[in-house]
Amino acid sequence: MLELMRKLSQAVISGEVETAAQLTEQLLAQGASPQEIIDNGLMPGMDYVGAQFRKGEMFIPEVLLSARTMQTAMDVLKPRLVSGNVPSQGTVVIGTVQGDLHDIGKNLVRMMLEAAGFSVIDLGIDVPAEKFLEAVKTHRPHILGLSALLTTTMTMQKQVIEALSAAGMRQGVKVMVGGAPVTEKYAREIGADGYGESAVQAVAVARSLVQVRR
Ligand code: B1M
Repeated sequence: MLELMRKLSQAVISGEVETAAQLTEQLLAQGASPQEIIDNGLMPGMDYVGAQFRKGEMFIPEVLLSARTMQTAMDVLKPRLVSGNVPSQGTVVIGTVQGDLHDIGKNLVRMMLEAAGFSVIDLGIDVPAEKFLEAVKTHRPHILGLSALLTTTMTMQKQVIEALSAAGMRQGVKVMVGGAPVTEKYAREIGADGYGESAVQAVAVARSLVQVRR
């Protein structure tokens, strides 16, 4: 199993979409859980890509191909993650903030929330504050989830929270923030109700926020 995990990481790094899908199927068939496949196969590959990108040894087209490879493998995992017969835990509106196009982590959070029984409305990427507010008005979610992957866009999380307050809507919804540059401390500073370091933690935080609201 370890060898297959290593090959899966390598497939993400080299952007071999088909191979990654096949390896994911193989790992599931051998009894690996979706979470093990994400943690030990997909994420190490993506972390390596991130490090090479930072060093200027991988470029955007390659990173995009790796991202597509990871997304394809996650699509294979999705039916195992999303179980249809969990009673609804609450509603979450989620999106990646304005100016930010990263969505792999947000998609993973969405899938895990769905798997845990939350109804999730996904607004996609590059979502302006007004669109978040509109969705909160329309769907009246328990939680608003804001994802940001860039130090330049994490400030948009603060702006969305401020816009909610200015519109008199802050009391009606819990705000959860996350994304690689975001920290617990930052979440507290901007007045968020919760911070998820990972998709798994996001589910735990969402559960506790819904409890608080009930
Ligand atoms: Co981008 N990028 N990127 N990129 N990219 C980063 C984030 C970067 C760290 C790479 C680097 O320099 N090492 C860097 C940011 C530096 C910074 O701001 N400090 C960076 C940069 C600079 C850029 C561009 C500016 C590059 C350029 O154009 N010069 C550009 C910006 C575009 C834009 O958004 N406007 C850019 C573009 C891209 C691609 C389009 C090529 C592609 C995105 C494709 C896509 O998402 N569809 C991309 C990618 C893939 C990355 C890296 C390599 C991988 C991100 C990822 O998907 N990780 C990334 C380096 C890295 O993070 N290692 C990088 C896997 C994912 C599962 O993890 O997203 O962290 P993550 O999500 C986690 C947690 O953070 C958490 O749970 C998830 C699962 O555990 N989480 C939440 C996320 N959202 C949450 C929300 C929650 C709770 C938890 O509650 C609501």
